[in-house]
Amino acid sequence: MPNVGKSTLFNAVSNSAKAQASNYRFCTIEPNVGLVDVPDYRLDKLSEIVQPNRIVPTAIEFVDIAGLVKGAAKGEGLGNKFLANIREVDAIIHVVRCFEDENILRDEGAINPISDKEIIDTELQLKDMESVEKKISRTEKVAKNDTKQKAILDVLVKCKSCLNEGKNIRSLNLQGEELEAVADLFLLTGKPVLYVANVDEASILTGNKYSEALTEMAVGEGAQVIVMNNNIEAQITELDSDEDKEMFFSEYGLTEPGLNRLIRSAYQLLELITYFTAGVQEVRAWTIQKGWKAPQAASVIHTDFEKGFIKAEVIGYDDFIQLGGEVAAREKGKLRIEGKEYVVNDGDVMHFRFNV
Ligand SMILES: Nc1nc2c(ncn2[C@@H]2O[C@H](COP(=O)(O)OP(=O)(O)O)[C@@H](O)[C@H]2O)c(=O)[nH]1
Ligand SMILES: [Mg+2]
Repeated sequence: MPNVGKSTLFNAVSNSAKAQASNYRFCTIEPNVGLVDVPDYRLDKLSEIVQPNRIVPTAIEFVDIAGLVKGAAKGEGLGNKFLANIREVDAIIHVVRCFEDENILRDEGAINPISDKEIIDTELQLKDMESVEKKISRTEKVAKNDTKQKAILDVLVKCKSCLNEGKNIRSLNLQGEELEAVADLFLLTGKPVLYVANVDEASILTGNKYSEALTEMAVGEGAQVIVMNNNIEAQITELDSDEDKEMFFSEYGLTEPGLNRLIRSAYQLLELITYFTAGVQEVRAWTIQKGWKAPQAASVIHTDFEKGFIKAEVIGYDDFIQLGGEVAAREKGKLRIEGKEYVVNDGDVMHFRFNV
């Protein structure tokens, strides 16, 4: 919704990353799109041991989307354009207003996170309904004598009745072939979501009645809620030194900026994991999808690594840290040689051998 603190949050994310220039970066791709490094303490731990020339974190792209209003699906406001923006993302961070402030304009009357959330859901569902119905009428024509198309049609019909009940596609938890049947539609309500309850300053640690209501609803959907105050986050990022920042957020009883929690949660929401390469040149974090095997994981470094993959040398993160590095890990038999079928674990420290 408009005026809930989305841009404030986006600016906080971008400022904080810019400020931590030594380690974490931010780069603006477009005014409302930014690439943010993912804070990961494991990078620092690995670097203490390896003492590399540089440290390269992995990054996540954030997009600041203008607020939707009731009727957006019908093109109300700048509705369609923004809905198209949402279509392109992999996950949604839904910022919900849980603070009272008469000075911040609000058209929908008293603060009500549940109805706000439902208004947005409804707009997105209406848009999804359009996509689903279009594909149903296309598929019906060819499904009569084609079992594959018939199966796709079944999934579409299931999606339609889900939306008709006012539910989000993600509640169907589609997997495998079912998921593939609608993948081309980029359904908005099928995207993973997490909620930011933007609460007033006094409620940063405790939450308030609004964030509690939101949390109760989100738990029912298996979604996560992050309670934070976006204004404070933005103010923290404007402070120059780390000491000032720490003093500022610890005054509120926080042990770290809410942003770090948010970035990490967003990363988990996307079902991404990190593996590391740890050489003297650089210690680096690489992002892959959970479940990827070693050759595919290697491809994010270079496509040749996947094509010419021979094997991977793998040390678990904990072993690497406890034993104090690669040499000791090798001596203690904790360096494993893994082949093409190896499913990479979060935190694996990897070295690939490949043919060119
Ligand atoms: N009181 C209060 N105001 C906030 C908070 N977060 C954002 N605002 C204010 O709400 C207004 C709209 O914020 P903005 O981030 O532009 O909202 P957007 O429309 O969702 O992008 C600005 O004046 C912000 O300073 C908050 O946590 N508390
Ligand atoms: Mg905005």
